[in-house]
Amino acid sequence: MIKTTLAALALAVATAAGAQDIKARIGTSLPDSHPQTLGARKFAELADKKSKGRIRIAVFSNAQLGSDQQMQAALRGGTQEFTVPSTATLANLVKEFGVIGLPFSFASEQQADAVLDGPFGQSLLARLPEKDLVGLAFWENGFRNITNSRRPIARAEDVVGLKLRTMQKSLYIDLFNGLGANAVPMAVNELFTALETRAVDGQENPYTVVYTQKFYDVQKYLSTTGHAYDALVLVVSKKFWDRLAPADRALLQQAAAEATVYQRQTSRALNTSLRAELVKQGMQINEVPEAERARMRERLAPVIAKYQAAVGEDTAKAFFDAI
Ligand code: EAX
Repeated sequence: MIKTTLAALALAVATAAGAQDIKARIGTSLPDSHPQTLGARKFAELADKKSKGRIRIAVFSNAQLGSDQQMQAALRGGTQEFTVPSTATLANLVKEFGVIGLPFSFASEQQADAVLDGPFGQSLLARLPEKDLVGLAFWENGFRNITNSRRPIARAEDVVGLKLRTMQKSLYIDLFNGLGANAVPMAVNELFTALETRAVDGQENPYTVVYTQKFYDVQKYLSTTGHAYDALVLVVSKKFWDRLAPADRALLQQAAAEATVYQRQTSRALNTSLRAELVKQGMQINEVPEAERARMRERLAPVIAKYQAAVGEDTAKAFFDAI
């Protein structure tokens, strides 16, 4: 009895001083070499360094802890601490995150930074606690391009009839069906096999995903549709977060802010340099003319209107005003 009380007291003192040892896990859905995981590793390193080894975050890449959807559920339940989903899958939980992926919205990464780091992005993060999550930062996946094994996409019509894997989010499903493709939603960690067995003809992702997942082994054509900008969100389980001492929360916020600078730089550098690597690996890359991108956007007007309404006209207006 006395022992238990003393132990409880020791824990309380340690907690008050922010001095308890903390072990946590961060899970990503992509390989070690992808900026999603590189950012996670940097965040873990910074947390370790700033806490002098007291806060240890183990990194699990490649969906070892589950798909993006499964990891979000684990964070909510308090059985996993951190993950970094796309705003697209996070939108299944908080619909307002869906605006980020609205097709043909952002013109550059810098524009995305300004919106995400500004009041609009912060207003999205503020919606997470009611879903048992806390958002620490926006990271980058980047502009998404279509790859496939059948033909280059030179005109909007070339998308018609392609079986394309999409993220597990209705916006993406409607988007590709809206362009005349047959959308097949699935988790990204199942995608290589689906491409290899030709269960689907193609998929859409930034250069970093195409390269680090070795899609060049099973896809011939990459067309620079740049149809959507994909942001990732560094999220933490609220159950875990609420148990931390305020000083540790501040330390982790700082680690997240520093990791964000590194993550975005790395993502941008790789999305630039890997294009040439994909050509070396035998992919045929074609530039989609602006006029064709504009035609795709026109075809998607009903889908864009539907999702503007779905996220809420106020949110959509605030988003477009922020761009
Ligand atoms: O969350 O599912 C996807 O295609 C995403 O680009 C990726 O997993 C990042």
